[in-house]
Amino acid sequence: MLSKKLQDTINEQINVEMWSANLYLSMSVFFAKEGFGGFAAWMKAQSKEEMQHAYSMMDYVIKREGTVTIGMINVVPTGWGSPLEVFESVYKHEVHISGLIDKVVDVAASERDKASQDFLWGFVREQVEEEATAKEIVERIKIAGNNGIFYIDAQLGQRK
Ligand code: OFO
Repeated sequence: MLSKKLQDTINEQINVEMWSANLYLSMSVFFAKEGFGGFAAWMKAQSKEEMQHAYSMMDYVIKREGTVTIGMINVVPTGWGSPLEVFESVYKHEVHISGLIDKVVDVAASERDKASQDFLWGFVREQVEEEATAKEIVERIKIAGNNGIFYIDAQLGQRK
């Protein structure tokens, strides 16, 4: 069974994951309106992935006899500048999330909950991938410049 402290911490993280899903959805509609269909599709896929993280945490809390609380999701930004600025924001956001996940692991450790630490390490590893992916896209957009931006858009649109 989860401690109350860890349960509350995971619930906060569930809220953050849902906020992230909305952030990427907002970026997706922004790109769609700007004529970048590939970036829009990539962001929608990312949004779905964030919801999967939230679902996975919810399932875990329930499995450990805890209580899931679906709280209010704060409003997300709706406007950005260039594709480069958007993906720089994605990278920054993922670095921020990595820090938050680390703190959830710290709570699990302080509560001496081994199973939760094991569960949460999966998210720690995933953050490494998410940061690296965002960074790589930032670099590719920089290299592509204005002339190559639609090539990158088409490439990212292939994401399943
Ligand atoms: Fe949920 O992994 Fe990104 O934020």
